Amino acid sequence: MVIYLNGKLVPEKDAVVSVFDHGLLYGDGVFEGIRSYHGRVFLLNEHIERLYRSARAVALDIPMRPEAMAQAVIETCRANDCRNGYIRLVVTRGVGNLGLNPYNCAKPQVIIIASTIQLYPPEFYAQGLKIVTVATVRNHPESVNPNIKSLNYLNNILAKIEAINAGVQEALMLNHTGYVAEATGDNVFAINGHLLTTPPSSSGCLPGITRDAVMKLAAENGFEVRESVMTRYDFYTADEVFLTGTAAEIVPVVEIDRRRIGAGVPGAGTKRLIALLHEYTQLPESGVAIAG
Ligand code: PXG
Repeated sequence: MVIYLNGKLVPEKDAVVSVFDHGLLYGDGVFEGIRSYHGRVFLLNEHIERLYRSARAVALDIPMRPEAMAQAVIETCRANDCRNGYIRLVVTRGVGNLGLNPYNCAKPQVIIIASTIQLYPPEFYAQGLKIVTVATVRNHPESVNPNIKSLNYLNNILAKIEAINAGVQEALMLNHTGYVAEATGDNVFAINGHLLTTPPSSSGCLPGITRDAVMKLAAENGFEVRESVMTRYDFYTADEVFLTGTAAEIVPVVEIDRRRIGAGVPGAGTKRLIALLHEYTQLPESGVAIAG
């Protein structure tokens, strides 16, 4: 495997960062997790745009243009023949000293890893997930805004720990006002008849690229799509619930806090959206070609 590191493709063993990098010392940086399907980088431009928004929000000046970053992702995929894989794009604050001050950091480090995806077990999709609401509240929007995809994931990791300790795989996270925000690394949706509802980004979720794609596909295929402030009640009483994310794609949820959702099995609406998303990944317009 070769890794993109600050403008060069280098062997994995040479792809190293300093112990003084503020990405390591403080989680000071931003990232993206991207998929490639059928030789195309899925929704690459959307991921690049979100990366630069995240960077702007934390006053991190990425030392290259978005177009060059997109090209670097493509080149890294090409060099690793990453046609159906997972790409991790990381920009750290760079090497500084042991103080917090980001302005002492010399230059941001740009890392691109084009690897394989660790898929969730097939039974997650066949049977659906059981999840619980956790006590860890999603970050307050005026502390670390959840719209920022930062390298600091402790908020999400603490929630994940609570879920696993409770014997389930995933957590439902509430925001500081008690409304539903998202899962630890996925957005959350409810289906009621032809109505598809998800919390708005102002409820404290990451504006997921998969979330956007699912909303668009749903609207084009007979669903009424709404972004609304949502309570746990709205999810407990929904016909169907599912999570979306780059890694998970669409994963059905069949139980929340010991309340069975709908019939307790993945529903027809969720299955339809899974099929639509898979079809979409096959279309040339869903991504940027890796070869040629
Ligand atoms: N919410 C959060 C907090 C996330 O981190 C999503 C929603 C879904 O967004 P996308 O754009 O992927 O549809 C994410 C994405 C991984 C991994 O390795 C994925 C994410 C975070 C950390 C790891 O799959 N998140």
